[in-house]
Amino acid sequence: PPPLLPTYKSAFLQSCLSASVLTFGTYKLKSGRLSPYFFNAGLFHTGGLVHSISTAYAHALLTHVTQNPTFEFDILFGPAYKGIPLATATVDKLAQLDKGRFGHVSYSFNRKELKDHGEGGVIVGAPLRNKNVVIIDDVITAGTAMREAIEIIRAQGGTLVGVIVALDRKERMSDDSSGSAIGEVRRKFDVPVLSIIDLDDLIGVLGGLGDEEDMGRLRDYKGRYGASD
Ligand code: OMP
Repeated sequence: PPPLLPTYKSAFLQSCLSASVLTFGTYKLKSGRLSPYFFNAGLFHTGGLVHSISTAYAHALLTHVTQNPTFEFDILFGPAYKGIPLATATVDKLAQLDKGRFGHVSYSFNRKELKDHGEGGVIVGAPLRNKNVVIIDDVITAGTAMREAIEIIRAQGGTLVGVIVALDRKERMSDDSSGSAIGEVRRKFDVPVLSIIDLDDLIGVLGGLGDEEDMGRLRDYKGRYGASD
């Protein structure tokens, strides 16, 4: 049997399946690949589901901080638009879990359009200058969205100290590279990239549910597009 998942991971996977955030079929990705599964974080829009996803992000961060006590961050940066509710809900959940340690953590996000009146600026929420910033996002496949977020943080004078995503698809960036987009971020910026769940967790859970057909299709996909790191 696959190794037991921590409770926060299996609870999150259960909500993804019951809310059809995770679905199985044939889906064309931004990269053009045909995937046997799709993760649509935009469907986490009820209060109960926001609670479920923010709890899972907060537990993944707390687990990392517990294992790496020197890891500190001031800001969760949620790239517009999908990252905005994720960052906001997760800072709330972190403060609830441990107010002393996380009560000071801010949310922050970028505007998609430049604002030239009022307070102006590209950033809403905490200014990034001289702050330790963690990016929070839904899913990384080829890393295009992530590179944009990293560039905003650099331009605003913040320091990237980590990334957290809900799902790590563990795919190679392109046909002629064996590494993943997440692996590239780890190597290039020397920061941890955390995820609540990844493709292997998903394959394990399908196995546990006895869903041999979908599990087989995910395994084949991994064989074809899986990254080496
Ligand atoms: P990259 O910018 O290539 O890393 O792709 C990330 C984006 O792909 C996400 O922000 C989504 O718009 C989309 N996506 C999903 O939402 N879920 C998936 O399971 C797969 C993708 C995708 O197209 O790769």
